[in-house]
This record gives sequence, structure tokens and C-alpha cells, in this order.
Amino acid sequence: GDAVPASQRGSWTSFLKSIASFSGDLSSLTAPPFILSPTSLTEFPAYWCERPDLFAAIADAKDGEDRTLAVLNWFISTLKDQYTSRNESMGSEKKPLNPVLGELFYGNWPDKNDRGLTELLVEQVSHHPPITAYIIENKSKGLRLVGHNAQKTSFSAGSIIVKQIGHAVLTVSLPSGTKEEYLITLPRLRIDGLWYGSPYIELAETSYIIGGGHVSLIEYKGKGYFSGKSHSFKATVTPMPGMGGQGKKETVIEGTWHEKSQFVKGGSGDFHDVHAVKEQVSPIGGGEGGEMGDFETRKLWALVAKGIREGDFETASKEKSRIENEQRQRRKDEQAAGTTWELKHFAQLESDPVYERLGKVAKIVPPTEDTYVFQENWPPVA
Ligand code: 0T9
Repeated sequence: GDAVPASQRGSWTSFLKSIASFSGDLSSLTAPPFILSPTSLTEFPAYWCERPDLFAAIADAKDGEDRTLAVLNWFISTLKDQYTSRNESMGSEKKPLNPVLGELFYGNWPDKNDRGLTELLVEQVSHHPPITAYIIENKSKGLRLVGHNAQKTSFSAGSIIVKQIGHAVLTVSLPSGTKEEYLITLPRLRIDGLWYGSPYIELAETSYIIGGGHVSLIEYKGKGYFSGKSHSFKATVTPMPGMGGQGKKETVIEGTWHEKSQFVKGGSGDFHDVHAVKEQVSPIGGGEGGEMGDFETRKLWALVAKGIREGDFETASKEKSRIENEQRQRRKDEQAAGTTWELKHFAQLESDPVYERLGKVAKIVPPTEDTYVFQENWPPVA
């Protein structure tokens, strides 16, 4: 089962060697053509909402455990898209395009069946290391998810280990005027199948959703662990009396995050069945009249993406070099002028009070993390 084209075996082997002897920012390593994806990492936050109905359902849930489970249900539904969709669409995990500083991606999921319009805005807030910030908002339902992502990678026993840095905060504005906040942390990834040139992701360790009076601890296991199946998880939902959680004892759910899960305690029957229908985001231009600017993902990378898709790697790499050189020149010019790049939609904060307050409840580490605060200037008023 070797997925590496014969002509690229040598370069794949040397790519693997450079990964093995290198830790830090993998995105900057040059990989052989067969493993390149035409999609920039700025498009990945859209995975949080490919089932917009489940996102909207959070607002319609009853106070208390009902809403906590609606949040968990939506969260579980995003994992299949986040971590297995490249295997489905392109045959294996691929190396995404490494966004440039200030790269932007805007999109939405239209209103349907009264779920409301859901809007997405993404900005690459750092190039080195790569950090992506995003906001997903359903205004009519009072839902807002703001987060950022970065990765620390290392190599161990033939696999790439990806520690995700960053977190997301989901804010639910209730009709009563109160706001509920949920802190969402991110799982660890292991990328296997490298040797054969067909990488795939397995999730590992734990992540949390903390808020709404409950702590949900999600444990991830692969083949050969608790259920024996790939992509297994166990979620333990515990009420926190000090945070307004009352009544029932813990609820436990087990299953696979790409297929089905069931209640094993505190409930019965199916919890989640990841339905086949996913709705991909509709990209929109952020400029006036919906025009796409030069820094918008689909426009910026258009020729590189086309080259990769059509197997014209010469054009792809020429275009990629052009973009990278242009970036280097910009940074030089800024340095000479004593200026720095200004972010368009986000401002960095050294620590996140929501992370600190909610993280403490489950004693998550680290106890504090920086954050990117959305600047309330979008969409620009005409
Ligand atoms: C946030 C997600 C993240 C981004 C990607 C590790 C990875 C970059 C980060 C974590 C999203 O919410 C979820 C899914 C996939 C993650 C990517 C998978 C991947 O391989 C890349 C890294 C940087 C590589 O490209 C490694 C080399 C490559 C040849 C392996 C396929």
C-alpha cells in the first residue's frame, strides 16, 4: 500500500528525514508535490460549522444540562470534518498551504429552516509561528464562537505529534439578557501512515468544554484502546454546583467521533450520529460589493491552488515563491520604516480572563493563555 508516486519516493524520504530531525514549524518545510493540498489553513475554521443546524440548536436548548449537551453534540459533530475530511476528499491528509500574515477568509452559511445566517471571518494573525484567529457568529440566535489556533509539532516513533495551542470561547446570549460562556480546549493529534505516504490523523489525550454549570471532559483513544476502534472518545459531563450546575450526577457518553455515540450513564440510547450531510461554507468577498481583496485566501492562492489541482507543479511553486518573496520584502520594508503589520480584525491580549476563570474549574494547564480579541468593526458599515 504505497501511496508515494515512484518519481517522488526520494523526495518523500528526505522530507520524512527532515521532519524527524526537526521540531517546530513544519509548515515551512518543502514537501513533494503529491502531498500538497490546495487549501490554506485559514479555511480550516469553517470546519467548526459544517452542521450549522447543530450550532443553532445550542440557542434553542433549555437552560442547564440540556444546553451543555447541545454544545457537546455540536462539538462532536465538528470532529469528523476537522480531522478526517481531507482523507475523504483527497485520499489522505495533505500538507495545507501556509497562510501569510494578514491573510483573510470570509464566508457564511445561509439561513434555512429558521436557523439564521451564520457568518465566518478568519484572519492569519501570525506567520511565524503560524496562528489563525476566527469568529463564527449566528447573530439571530445570539451565538458567537471566537478562537485561535497554533501548533507545536514533534516526531515520535514514526508519527508526527501535534500539540494544539489555542482555545475557543463560545458565548451564548440568552433572551433573558444573561450570557453564558463555554471554554473549549483542543485535542492532541497524532499523524500516522507517513511511511507509506498516506497520512491520517488520530486524536489523543483530552480536551474540555467548560461552562453552563458543567465540565465536559473528552478523552480520545485510537484502535486498540477502550472500545478497540479508531476515533473513539468518552465524554464525562459533570455538574459544577459552584457554577450553577445542579441536580443530576454525571453523564457519560461513549462512541466514535466520526460515526456514532451512545449514553452509557445518566441517559440512554444514541447521543450523536454524524449525519452525512455537511454544508460547506460559501466563501464571500470581504470588500465592498462582495469583491475579494488581494489578501483573501481564495484570491491570494488562486494560481497555486490551480497548479496543485491540475498537476502543474511548476506554476504552483513559481507562484508560491512569488507570494513568499513578496512577504519577505514587506517585512523588510516594515523593518526599515520602523512599522509593524496591523491586524484588521483582531487584537492580541497577553492573557484571557475567560480562559483563566473557566480553566481553573477543571484545573487545566497552562493556567493562562493569550488570546485574540475580535474588534467590533465587521462587517464594515457602508
Ligand atoms: C486547526 C486541523 C489543524 C488546524 C491542522 C497539523 C496540520 C496543521 C494544523 C490542527 C483545525 O481546526 C484542525 C486539522 C489538520 C491539521 C494539519 C494536519 C497536517 O498534517 C498539518 C501539518 C502542519 C503538516 O502539514 C505536516 C506534514 C504533512 C506532510 C502531513 C500530511
